[in-house]
Amino acid sequence: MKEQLEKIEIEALEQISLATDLKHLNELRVTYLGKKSTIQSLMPMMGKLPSEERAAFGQLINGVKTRIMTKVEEKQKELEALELQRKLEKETIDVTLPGKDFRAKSFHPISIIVDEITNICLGMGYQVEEGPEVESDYYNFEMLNLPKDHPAREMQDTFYINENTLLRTHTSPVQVRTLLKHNGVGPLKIICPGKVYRRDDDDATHSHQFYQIEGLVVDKNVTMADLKGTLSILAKKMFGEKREIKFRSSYFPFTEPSVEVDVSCYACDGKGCSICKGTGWIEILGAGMVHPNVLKMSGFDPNVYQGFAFGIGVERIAILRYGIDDIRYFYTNDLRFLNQFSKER
Ligand code: FA5
Repeated sequence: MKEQLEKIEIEALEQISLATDLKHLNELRVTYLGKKSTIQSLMPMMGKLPSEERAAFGQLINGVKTRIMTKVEEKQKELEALELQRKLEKETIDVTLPGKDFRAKSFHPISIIVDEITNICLGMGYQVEEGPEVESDYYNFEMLNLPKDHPAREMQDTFYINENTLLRTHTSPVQVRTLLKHNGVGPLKIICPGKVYRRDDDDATHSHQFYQIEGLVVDKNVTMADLKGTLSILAKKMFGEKREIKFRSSYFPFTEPSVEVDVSCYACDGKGCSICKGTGWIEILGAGMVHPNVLKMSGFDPNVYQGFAFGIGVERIAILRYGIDDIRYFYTNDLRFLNQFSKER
């Protein structure tokens, strides 16, 4: 048996040294050391030997296995290095070839505006909240003082998943979700940027899907003056220091009083031009003082806390900022349009 093992070892070491590639080497490893190899088939014989010969046989067979394995490993390293060398020689790099066209791309204008408004608000101490786009009727309407059958629901028709689930029509349900999280204890100061959906007819200024940024502040002694001051800063930062804002009375079921906010036209300085349709003012958002019912339903005592809220239409701001004449450009993914925007955010 000793001779048989020696013969196998000599043959294996020779074959391994002659291996020309890794696949061949692996086949040899299986032949000499695998489960069906001769060496492996000799193992059970160990049990049949007299006990005084067993240890010597064990040492012998393990020695052969180890030497073959070591040889396989050495050869493997050698072949790997050879293969890499061959690859490098074959794949020489032609440094004279032109490089790939890799121009820095621009951010989407909607992302630029959302980031800009978010940064301004973060600077004023707001925190960013998020809410689901697939929303319940309860948060989107009922908790905002719009019970079922309220006529003002007509103002915001949308896409229903089922009777009680819909694609949110505005970011205002995030007001409710945030109020509930605070368990009736203020202050809170949040914005929520996000996508909203409406069953509106698509035209140059309306889309069935658009972005809003909701703002909500609840604290003691909050007044309309705080709302006006906040929106005034926002308008100046977005459209320039000379901008002024104007409140026009409006109606939202979740704010009382409610206002539409206009900013003095940045193009004509309020004199009247085609952009502001001759009025000197441009509408940018809806806002108001949080309705006491909304505070009450979400667990806040309206005798202790007051709040203001606003909802900005992001596309409308982008339209004004960049002088875009059709909202649909934002969604058609035309690179000729998208590449025109600043590469900076
Ligand atoms: C609202 O959605 C209220 N939730 C805003 C609000 C929040 C009021 C908090 C009070 C307190 P409104 O329906 O007016 O309001 O929409 C707000 C803004 O979204 C509009 O000023 C407009 O800029 C934009 N907007 C509305 N409909 C569309 C549309 N179909 N396409 C693009 N922008 C739209």
